[in-house]
Amino acid sequence: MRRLKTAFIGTGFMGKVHADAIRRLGNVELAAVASATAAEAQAFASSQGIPTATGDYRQILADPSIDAVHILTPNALHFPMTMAALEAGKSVLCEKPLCVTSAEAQKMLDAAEQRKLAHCVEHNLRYYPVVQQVRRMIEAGELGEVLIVQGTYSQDWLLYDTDWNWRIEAGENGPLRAMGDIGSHWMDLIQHVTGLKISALCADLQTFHRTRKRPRGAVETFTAKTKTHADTVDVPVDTEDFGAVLLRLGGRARGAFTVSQMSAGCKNKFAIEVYGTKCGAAWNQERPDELWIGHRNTPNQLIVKDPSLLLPAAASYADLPGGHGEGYDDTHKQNFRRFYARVADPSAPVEYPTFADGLLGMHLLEKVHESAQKQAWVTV
Ligand code: SOE
Repeated sequence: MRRLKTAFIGTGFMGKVHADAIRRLGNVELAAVASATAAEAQAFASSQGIPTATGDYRQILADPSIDAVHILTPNALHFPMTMAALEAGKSVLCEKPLCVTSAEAQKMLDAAEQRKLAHCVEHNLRYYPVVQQVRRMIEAGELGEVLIVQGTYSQDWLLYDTDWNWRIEAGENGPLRAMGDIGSHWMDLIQHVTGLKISALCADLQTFHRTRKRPRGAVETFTAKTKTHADTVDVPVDTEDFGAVLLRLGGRARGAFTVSQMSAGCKNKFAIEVYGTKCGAAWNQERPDELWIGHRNTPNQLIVKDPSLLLPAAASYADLPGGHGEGYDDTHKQNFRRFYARVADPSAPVEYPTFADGLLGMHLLEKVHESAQKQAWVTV
């Protein structure tokens, strides 16, 4: 495959994860990085061995040798940075949620399509091999008609009022925090796996800490659990810590899920259960290679990832044999591989989530917000 050059805008937790995964593709060079300040960019570049670092992302966009950019900044910056990158002729891979409003998402999609540039929203969690196995089993009719979906995305890293991250403030994050950050993954994945679209929902949101202690200075995602910050300022919180959503999907399926960033002990508990007329399937990200299949009249099964035993379309998401764990990092790699195949060759299949998926995600988040405010069901 053609060799490509990419650049990152943003150097936080996601910058590190993306840098690691991109290097494992083999044909994509991480050539430049931009951050909010030149010093931050330089520190990241030195630690990662990246040749170019800048505090001004427009310098990266002006470099004609760069094929694509990854937008890894707080959500409110996704829209202006993506639009500038597309205008500069770059393909764009943007972290989720795609942006802050569906109106922005529509403009991003239109701009990418008009310029015939590859566009991707990073719903990487679709690409665990056994998640793909459930998807393909459903497609092949092995679960029967999907009747019920259930699950959660629960974390504990924002349990205390002393926990802080840029996502807490709506100005940087958008109005929905737990729903936008992790609920967006849950809704994307359940629709991807079942092939059913969410048609109506009823949401209840709660902000347990109405005030939090913001440290002076940035705190990287997940890094500060046991740190105490001497110098903090009390700020009112305008985003939710918890959400519960009832769902209708497709013709007659029903479901429910919760999201939480305050559930003690849940590190990254992303769990789905899908029950059909023939059997059920359940998966939890904290045990990424295991898939439970539930039967009514025969013993239940616990399937362990082994590409030689998975359905062929699912096996293509596993690079290692059974017993060799593949996890979170690998899902990014699988998504990047397919996105960059398309950047290299515009006739390659689109086997990754696009801005159209990101737009649907933004519509759903707006519906969650509307439903929670009205305290009522809303149709999508
Ligand atoms: C923080 O909640 C976070 O890093 C999310 O932003 C990611 O999308 C999720 O996969 C892990 O948790």
